[in-house]
Amino acid sequence: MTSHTAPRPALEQSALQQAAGPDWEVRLEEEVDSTNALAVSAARRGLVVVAEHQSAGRGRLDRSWEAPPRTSLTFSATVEPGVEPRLWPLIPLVTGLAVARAIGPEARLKWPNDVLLGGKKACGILVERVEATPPLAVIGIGINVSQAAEELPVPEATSLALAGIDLDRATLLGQVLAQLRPALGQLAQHRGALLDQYRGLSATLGQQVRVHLPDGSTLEGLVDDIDGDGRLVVGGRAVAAGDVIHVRPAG
Ligand code: BT5
Repeated sequence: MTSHTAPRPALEQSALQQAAGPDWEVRLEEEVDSTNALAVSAARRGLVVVAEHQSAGRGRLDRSWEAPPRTSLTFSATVEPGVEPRLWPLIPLVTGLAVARAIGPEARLKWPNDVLLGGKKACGILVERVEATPPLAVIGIGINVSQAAEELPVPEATSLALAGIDLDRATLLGQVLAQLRPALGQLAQHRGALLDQYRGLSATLGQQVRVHLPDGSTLEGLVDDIDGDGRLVVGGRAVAAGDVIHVRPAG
């Protein structure tokens, strides 16, 4: 096991704002329950809530997201997707693609929305909808940056540092936001090209998987595709939501 030794500089509001650029309004918090919760209640387009620590970080399905203070880039960006409701399930996928591009060529995507390094989870994404007019999407992103192995909550997790990637958190925020905006813009007009890019970075496509479906059942088979609606196609059956376990690589 590695032990943490590198310094962990605190985030600075001005550096984050500069990295994000004028299209975004960055708000830095030392500690919040969840950046998503704060962003949902603020319901303001263009707001980016960043926190050094979350006391109750949210995962999907009431699960939690855990990271020691200063080790991660945890933030929520509020956007107006401007796409019809049936395309909303693609937002987490597109966000994963943006994060993977921001991290670098080693990053892969696990359906629906995890970003992997070396087969382990380095980033989780949680998109929540705010019923405003027009509706807003709060895009919550947690990226493990400097955690040592013993600071990660589960063995399937990793961090940029453990994968040998050295990116400071302000730069990373700037890179993710710079990728996110055009990727979301492509959703309406160039969905096919966007999905091809997603498939190109997918670690799930072609894998033998076990999917735990929301109704409690499981489905096992080979992943044939991620379809035009962002659904996972396993043995000819398309599923819109679920938790995927990569059983073993195809072939
Ligand atoms: C996710 O859920 O992966 C979505 C996580 C979203 C977190 C961000 S942080 C900023 C924003 N504000 C929030 O409150 N949330 C968002 P899910 O696919 O359900 O995965 C959750 C599971 O990942 C947990 O049950 C753990 O097994 C695992 N996990 C928890 N913390 C982790 C971490 N730091 N790194 C890797 N895996 C983790």
